[in-house]
Amino acid sequence: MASEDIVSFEPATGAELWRGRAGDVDEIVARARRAWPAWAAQPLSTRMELVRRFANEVRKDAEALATLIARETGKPMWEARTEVESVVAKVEISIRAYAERTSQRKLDSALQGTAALRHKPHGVMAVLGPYNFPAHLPNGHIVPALIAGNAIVFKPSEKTPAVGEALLRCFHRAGISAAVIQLLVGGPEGGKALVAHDGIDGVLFTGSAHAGIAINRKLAANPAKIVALEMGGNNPIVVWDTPKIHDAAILIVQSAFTSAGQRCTAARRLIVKDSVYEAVVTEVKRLADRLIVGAPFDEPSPFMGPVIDNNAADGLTESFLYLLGHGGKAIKHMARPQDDKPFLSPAIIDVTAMKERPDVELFGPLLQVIRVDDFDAAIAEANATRFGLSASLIGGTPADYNRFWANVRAGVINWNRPTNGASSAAPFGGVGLSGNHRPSAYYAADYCAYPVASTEMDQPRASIGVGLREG
Ligand code: UN1
Repeated sequence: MASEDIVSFEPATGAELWRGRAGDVDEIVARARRAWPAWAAQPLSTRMELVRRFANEVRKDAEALATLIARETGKPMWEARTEVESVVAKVEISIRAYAERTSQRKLDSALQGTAALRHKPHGVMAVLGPYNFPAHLPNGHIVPALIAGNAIVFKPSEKTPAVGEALLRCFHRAGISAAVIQLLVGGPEGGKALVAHDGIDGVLFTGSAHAGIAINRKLAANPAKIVALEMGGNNPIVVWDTPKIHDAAILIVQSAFTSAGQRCTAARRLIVKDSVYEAVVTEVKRLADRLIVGAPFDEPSPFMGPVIDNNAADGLTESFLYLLGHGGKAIKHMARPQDDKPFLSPAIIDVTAMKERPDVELFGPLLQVIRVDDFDAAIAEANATRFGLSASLIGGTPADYNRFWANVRAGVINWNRPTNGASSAAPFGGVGLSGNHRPSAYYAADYCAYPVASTEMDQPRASIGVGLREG
């Protein structure tokens, strides 16, 4: 271990932003194990107080943290600020969720003693974060896990270590011991070593299905570790009858292109009724043509920034060309104005005529359009994926929405709302390849602690009523 340097670059400029040594997994996990019992033994109120102080530290540092997020991810400054707000909001939501989902309760007034349900932390949790929300999404595991009494080893994406480090500084400044929450700098090898480490009791992961499945496979023979996988999607947005074409187009553009399409909940497939196809697609293209793509601090503010790096941009360009070469019809080409920078224009391609559409998550500003005649076909198309994270219906009647809701397989289903921007106050997760039935956000409390059922009396008091010989 501990040999490779991890380096992050600003996507918008190509400049080096951060450099550090890969951490020593054994050492870091051993330190976490030593720190965990004392942390778990703190009163819950102390841990809650400390995460509230963490929220204050983030608030104090909000502008600097947002600036760092914007530089390291390339997302516009306005969006980085909303990410910081989500980090702060997570604390009160998680405190409420802990109380509502995993607190203690007396079960019934048993005649003999008490019956109680309480929850205990798992131990040392590995949190593996993504690059698209390098602060908010790992934080969505970290805060509930800390409240529940776990120690944390946090490995940020190797593309966003600087934000990971800055987030941890806020925890430490809040007074949470540097051993209770530690940073592990590392690449995929470090991540593998961490999840497989005997000293890790659980793995809380947000990222691609590819990486999530690799974690699951690695831990298949180890059911004792709790594994929460928040993975990607190939999310449908279905447009049905509506007089409000302009609003529909805005919702589609927000769903597909916010964060340059680098959201697990981004709409990847626009499924649209034949009779409104021309109007909808024309309006979506018109809007997409107007979206400003630019660097985080540009004025006027861009709608979206670059994708995370040149590799990602190459892959997306290749995917666009693949679709084009296999029966896709370009509605709006994917342009890359600077070959050596990962800025991509939003791209739209009609894939209705394609025989076999690859069911993969294309993590960028690339929207595929499918034209259908009737609502059954729309639902069948929406479900033509192994993923199941988010899905939206735009337009249609309440009865249409009821059918959509009942028949579409996804963990987030919306009506006349975007596919992305899910509330942190609701459970967040998907089915199929999108997750392993351990939703995060409001339900994160569930995977951060395990229930212990107890019956208790203050003195041993017992009798054998039947089947005893006279003594
Ligand atoms: C999104 O919908 O783009 O707190 C991400 C959470 C969720 C994340 C939503 N609100 O986990």
